[in-house]
Amino acid sequence: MSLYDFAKGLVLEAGNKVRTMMKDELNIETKSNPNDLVTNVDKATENYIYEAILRNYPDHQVIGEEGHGHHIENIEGVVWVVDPIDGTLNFVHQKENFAISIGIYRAGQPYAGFVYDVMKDVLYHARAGEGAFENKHPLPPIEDTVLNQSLIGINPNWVTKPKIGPIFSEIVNQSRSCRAYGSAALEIISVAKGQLATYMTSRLQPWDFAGGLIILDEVGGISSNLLGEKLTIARANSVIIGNKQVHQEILQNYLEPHSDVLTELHERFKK
Ligand code: 2AM
Ligand code: CA
Repeated sequence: MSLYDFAKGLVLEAGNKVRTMMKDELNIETKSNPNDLVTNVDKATENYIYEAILRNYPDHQVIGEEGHGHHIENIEGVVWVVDPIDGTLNFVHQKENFAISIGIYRAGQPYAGFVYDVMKDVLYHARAGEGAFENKHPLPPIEDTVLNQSLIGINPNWVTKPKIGPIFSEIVNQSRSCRAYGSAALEIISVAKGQLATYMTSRLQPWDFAGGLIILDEVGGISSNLLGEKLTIARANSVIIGNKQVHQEILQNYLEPHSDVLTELHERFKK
């Protein structure tokens, strides 16, 4: 079995387990703050994925949100970047609109991306260079748009922040309207499907974006941080993704003029 087929089977089986575990009462804990939640299901799902990978591929490395290594020794071999539940607040409060996200890298290069919308039972997947799929259906290339005729994705929590808020609110004002779905992986998929022209956020971890970006790349989407720099799976960063034209329009007209504020904000990612 190819690594791709193994990963695809694993993410579907992990989703099965999530749907089963959800029938029991959740055990919810807080992490860095009272709104940063983790449940027994996040942890059990990451464990399940981690153990299956290492049983079959003992030399692979895993970066997982819930404890299985946040840093890797080297990027030479195969690295899995796993978020067992992306959109934990949706998982807890809505029991839907969350995803399992997996990105696989080989020698530092993207190999495959998976974003599984667990409750809709829809798997988005891509092998680098071979196109992206929604279940069995190919996703077409995304089309260019201009900001004032675009729906954009941004979490309103960022728009209320003191320094970055005014920069984001100018972009929101110029757009047709904005949406917030609460799962970065599914928001990246919305851009890959052309439903949102762009998605931007002040802070994402590698496991939030690794799987989605490999899929986005296959339909011609562009990604960077808010300074226009390349994203890596080595650290957290700000993120702006979109169709080529709107990504460029926002960077040039709305972000570059504030590069002093943005550069200062990005110091936190270098530590
Ligand atoms: P999570 O549910 O896996 O924690 C919500 O807007 C999106 O941002 C979700 O994908 C969520 O991932 C992610 N997220 C929430 N808080 C975050 C933080 N402090 N840093 C990075 N990503 C975060
Ligand atoms: Ca998570």
